[in-house]
Amino acid sequence: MTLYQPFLDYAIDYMKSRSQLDSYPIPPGFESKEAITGKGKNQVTVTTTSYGFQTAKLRQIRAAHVQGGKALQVLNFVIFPHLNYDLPFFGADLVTLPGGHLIALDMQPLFRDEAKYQAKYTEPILPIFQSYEKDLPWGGDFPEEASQFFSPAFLWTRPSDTAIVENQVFAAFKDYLKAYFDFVESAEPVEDPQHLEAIEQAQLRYLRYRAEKDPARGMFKRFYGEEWTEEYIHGFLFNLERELLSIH
Ligand code: DBV
Repeated sequence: MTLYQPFLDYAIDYMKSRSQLDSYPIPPGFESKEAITGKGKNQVTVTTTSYGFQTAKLRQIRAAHVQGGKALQVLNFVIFPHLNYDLPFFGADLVTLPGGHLIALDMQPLFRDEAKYQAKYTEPILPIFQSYEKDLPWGGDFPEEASQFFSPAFLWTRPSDTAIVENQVFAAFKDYLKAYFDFVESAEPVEDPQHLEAIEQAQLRYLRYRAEKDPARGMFKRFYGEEWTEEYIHGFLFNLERELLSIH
């Protein structure tokens, strides 16, 4: 069992308990990928496994799980709602590297600075955020340009102790996921054309940023090469533009 497997198992079971969960296609060749890295005694196999689901309201629920021994564990899990809902993204970036753990957990807003949007999608989760602030303090250094994509309830922390990840981070992950599915349950489709256009633009802005600045790009290129990596990023992890092209 690896550090983030319980998070993934929990999320899948929980989502099934809340929604009719259908599978979302993973492009051939990207379901699971292995590479051997390191030299001599330090050789490890790094396996990246992909998961994809969808529901009536959620266009793509996808996870990338990287397992490369104790010093390399990553679970990147993002939910992209359909474009006719004003729902935020659910975003979890759970990263363990030789330097330690790095945890990002948030419901990333479409319209960060709109009071109405904040009242609807951020204020209800602030009490959850605050309940973890003591155990999961602010993680420091953070790319300034990314801040526009995070909510005021952004949990960003670098626990030095693995037990914190297994306990408090896992608990926070469960609370955020529950709160997210509460939002999903009450979400009503948007019909106003101007609002729909604004949602599409906000989703594209977010997606382009994430695809362009993906902090895992360097790691994936080292393990699996440039071609595989770019196709994984644009064809699966952040695929909205491709999907829009195939519809229009
Ligand atoms: N991050 C991803 C995907 C990953 C992934 C798809 C499948 O978006 C992993 C893998 N994140 C990953 C790795 C690192 C980070 C770091 C491997 C470590 C990179 C390294 O140190 O070499 C949140 N993730 C980070 C960082 C942030 C995030 C802020 C630190 C990066 C830095 O210091 O430059 N989540 C990430 C992010 C957004 C988000 C930037 C933006 C909206 O939602």
